[in-house]
Amino acid sequence: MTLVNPLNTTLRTRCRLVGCSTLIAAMALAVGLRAETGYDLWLRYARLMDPIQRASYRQSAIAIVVQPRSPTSEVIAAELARGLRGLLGVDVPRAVRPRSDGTVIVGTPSTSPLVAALGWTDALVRLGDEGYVIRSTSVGGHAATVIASAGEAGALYGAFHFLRLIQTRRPLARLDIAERPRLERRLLNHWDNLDGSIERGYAGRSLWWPDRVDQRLRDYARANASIGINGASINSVNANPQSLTTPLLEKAAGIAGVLRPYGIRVYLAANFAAPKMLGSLPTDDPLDPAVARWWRAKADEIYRLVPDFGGFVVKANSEGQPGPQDYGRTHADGANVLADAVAPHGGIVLWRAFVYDEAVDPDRVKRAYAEFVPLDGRFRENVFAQVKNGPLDFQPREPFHPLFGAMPRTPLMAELQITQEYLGQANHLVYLAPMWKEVLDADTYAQGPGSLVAKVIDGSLDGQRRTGIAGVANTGRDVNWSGHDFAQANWYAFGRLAWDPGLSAGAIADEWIRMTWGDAPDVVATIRSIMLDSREAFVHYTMPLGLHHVIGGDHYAPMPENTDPRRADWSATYYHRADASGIGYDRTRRGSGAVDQYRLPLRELWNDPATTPDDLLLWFHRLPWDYRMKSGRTLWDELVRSYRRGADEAKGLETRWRTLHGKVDEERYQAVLARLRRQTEDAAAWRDKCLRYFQAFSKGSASDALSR
Ligand code: BDP
Repeated sequence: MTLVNPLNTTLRTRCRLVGCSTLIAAMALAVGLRAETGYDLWLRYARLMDPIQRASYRQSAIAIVVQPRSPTSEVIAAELARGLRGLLGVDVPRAVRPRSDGTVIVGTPSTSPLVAALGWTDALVRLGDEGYVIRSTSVGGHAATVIASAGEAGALYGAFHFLRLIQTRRPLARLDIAERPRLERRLLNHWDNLDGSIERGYAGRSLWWPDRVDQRLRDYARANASIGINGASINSVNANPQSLTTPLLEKAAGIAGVLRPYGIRVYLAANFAAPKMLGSLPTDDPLDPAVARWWRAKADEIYRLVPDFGGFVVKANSEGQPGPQDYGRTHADGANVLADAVAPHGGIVLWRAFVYDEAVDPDRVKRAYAEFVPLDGRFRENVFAQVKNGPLDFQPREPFHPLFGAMPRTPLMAELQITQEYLGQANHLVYLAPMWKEVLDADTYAQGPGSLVAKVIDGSLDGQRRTGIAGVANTGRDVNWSGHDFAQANWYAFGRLAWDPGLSAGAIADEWIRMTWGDAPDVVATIRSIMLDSREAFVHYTMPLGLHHVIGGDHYAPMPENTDPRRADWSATYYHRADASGIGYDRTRRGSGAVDQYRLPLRELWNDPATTPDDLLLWFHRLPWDYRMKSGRTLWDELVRSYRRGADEAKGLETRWRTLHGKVDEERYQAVLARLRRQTEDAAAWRDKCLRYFQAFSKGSASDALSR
């Protein structure tokens, strides 16, 4: 195993961004703030500045007792020691039993006699193997903090929670915390290719390709465990069939071995044509017995190498990928053959609903619903349909996907995108939690009011036992993991929402800021306001009033003129439909009828522009340029206002960031500033290009344009 120090490249990377002399001079100026690379993420464990506060925390952490000695308990002990050393500046010894007040005891009732003796077993079992309690109590006559779980993963999560309490300056006295994850499978989906590149990755090369298992992989696992992520699908959904060959399975087994002590299982994206391509079978027809045998043998081989393998992620009959429809079979037939192969081993299949066959409906956003709803109840019990948050494709704002609430007999795994493919990639600061919350808190009305998307995916709405959520990862080999230092917040927020979709975007931001940047009140308040305003600012300058997909092939820059010769629905013009008579996509009953994929009252509200929220107006309606908005202004005027507002807001993010100079470490300050400057310029470019383009159509009815 090669051990590579991931920090070797630190200065090189940063110098490219800001210029070395500026960097070094500035670093010297920022007295007391140690230069940081971002590598440590939210696990910096920066020393508490206040000695009184340090001493008071120290009283609750005199020694650590972690039993028994297993790979996970060693991880727990090492993390607690590391965290406490960083935060409190002392080495906290590991002990066998508490000898004085102030011991931290971690364990499970089945392996730790100290925890077993507390009589909490029934309560812990109710919280499950990943749930935990953190309680102030007395053990052997000494005051202690006990972190206990029915399972080792829960004990690990509890240990991270305990450290987070100190990182966010919460009191440790009289603790009585009980937690359990609301969703069972909390996965990252990595879109990594076998050549080491990452599809839609903006933070360097793959963490695991080419052959390299290094300290970074362990730090990746630590970061995930700290936010409760328990699965990683390690290859792109546009899966190379080679990913299932023995050498690559052996490699996957190596990765699984590193991730296992951290409670993380490996999953693989499977190519549906693997039987033909790897097994030389004449067909991939899922109903052919030889094909079923091939998948069973492949699953057996995988489980021999990776006994806790999670399962397969499959993109089939989508964007040119092979699938069961190539043989006249359904998505259910396809999913079930793989599901039967992994079922004896406890595996699952995540069958993606990201399909948009042009033959199904002229309106792309209607196609997945049309194909999947009739299949409800026809999937094996270990199949999830994996559904993107919205019906198009990770746009900065979409209505929730109408499949949520429409397949009560199928577990639905929500798929969110952490990597910012359509949200400024690694250049723009966009905190995604508010966008994800909008979807999780959206009411599907599937069983009357209150049928939130969050309740669909946590199983409570339809009594699903299997639950989960997947996030398309934004990690790579860049020193700071995510390209933009603030993109780390999206990784963090995804994990926290996967654990508890009820958390607020603000509360998550708060935690992340304190752990990642510091806890000075003005630092926290300024960064919080930047983060919470950033998504709406991005929407204002890229998709005002629900206009969507105004981009070209790079999915980054404005390209309203884009007409893709390969497919109409890869074009911008297909979505905005601007001409002299108006703009927008008519999805009302008079148009494509997409509104009817939603329940009452949404289908009625969204069928009428007067009752459609302004921010989805042009998603559902095609309207004349002089359409009178709720504000009294014309549609064109509102469009102009939004583009201008967005560009101003982007500039405002930069201005606010500048007030932090000297208050956060210089290195990350400059790195973020360089990107915010670019964001300001890009936002202005969005405004100018789009307004110029649309004005060519709106003229005559526009009372106000670029000249103002
Ligand atoms: C789109 C991406 C493409 C992915 C596809 C998917 O542009 O790279 O392969 O989603 O989710 O957003 O399969």
